[in-house]
Amino acid sequence: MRIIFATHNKNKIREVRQILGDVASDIVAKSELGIDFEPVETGKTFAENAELKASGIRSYMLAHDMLQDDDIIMSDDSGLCVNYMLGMPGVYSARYLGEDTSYDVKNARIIQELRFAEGDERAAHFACSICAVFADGRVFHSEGKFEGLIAKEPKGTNGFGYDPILYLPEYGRTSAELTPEEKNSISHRGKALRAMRDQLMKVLEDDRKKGINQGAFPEKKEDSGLVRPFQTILVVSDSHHKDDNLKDVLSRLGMIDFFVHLGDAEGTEGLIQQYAGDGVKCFFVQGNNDFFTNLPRDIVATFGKHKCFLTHGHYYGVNMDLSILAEEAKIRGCDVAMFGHTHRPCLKMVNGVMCINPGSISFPRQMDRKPSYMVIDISEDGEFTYHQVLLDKWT
Ligand code: ITT
Repeated sequence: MRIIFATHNKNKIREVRQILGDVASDIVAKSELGIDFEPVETGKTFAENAELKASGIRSYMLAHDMLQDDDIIMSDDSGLCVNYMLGMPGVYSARYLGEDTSYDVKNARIIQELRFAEGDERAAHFACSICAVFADGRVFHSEGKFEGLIAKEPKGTNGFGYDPILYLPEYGRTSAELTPEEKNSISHRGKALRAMRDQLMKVLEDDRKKGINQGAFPEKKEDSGLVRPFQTILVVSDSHHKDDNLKDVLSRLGMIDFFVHLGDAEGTEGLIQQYAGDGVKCFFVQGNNDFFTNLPRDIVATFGKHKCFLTHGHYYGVNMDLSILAEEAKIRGCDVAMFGHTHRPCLKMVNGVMCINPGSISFPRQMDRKPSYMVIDISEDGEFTYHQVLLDKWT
């Protein structure tokens, strides 16, 4: 088993090897595998950012044929949260006052911000969130905290970043005055890593009992004699800021070439793009609940030999019938119209235009209330095969 840790920080890798050495024999930094992919940390929480990094690396490895069945991709996100500053710099710790600003300056500014704070008002903590993504797409999280007070002046030269200003009353020293061993034994990252180790040990043991070969991920279609289509489009709609089903589907499908979201993502487009992975071309249109966005109302895109009209559909009365939508698609020279809005799956030829609706991946409204999506396989000669898929659960 191999753990690929998504970091540039050599201290982190050393710590990970110390703590997770008994889970995996091989623990490598992503750079050691030549992975230069840099996920963008657009999350609002440490956990979101950790997952963005790990799932982004998994998608990259999948797309570059580097992923082994028993790989675990792991990442962490951490930072300093200062109560008096309402939790800032938090997820912005590395970017606080600018990425290139020295920590002498960042630390001095925080002390200055707290010049009127006394006693418990100076409470702060380092937080760390670890995320592990298995090759088969399962995702696990763990957390750790390291609490103290913001010092009145920086002290100590060990550690890095904000260590000189986190004062630990029970030690009478700042974090930068602890030895590395002392810090590792009580730090946020140490705690989160140990919690992750316990969780992984249990999951792997359960897998062994169930006879699951960890990481026997489903996208190895060649092994089962199936031939991978030339290209694949995943089409979804109406996720309305609830992306757990979509994340599962993306993980299970493995490699796709195009991703189409037909509106009402409600602000999670950036995250979805990250989940889809680096090499996937994504299309998003604006839904009636996508306020304050610059997303296009309609897109015309060619896949294989089909010209497709992508739209949410509320401007074309799709809740009533599909004739206006089909007419608009024809005017734009399209033979396929993809739409959402109704939260009901549909695959229907209307006046020579194939009208498809994947249904809602999060809030289905058809009779059986099963979340749904559509996969379109494109053959080498550009023909479409449609697969309407219902998730086997209700919402
Ligand atoms: P990678 O993203 O490559 O792993 P990084 O050092 O930027 O490396 P993080 O994003 O997790 O790691 O950390 C964000 C910032 O939070 C980091 O640059 C420090 O300023 C601060 N930080 C996190 N852990 C810390 C610690 O143990 N001691 C001091 N500062 C810490």
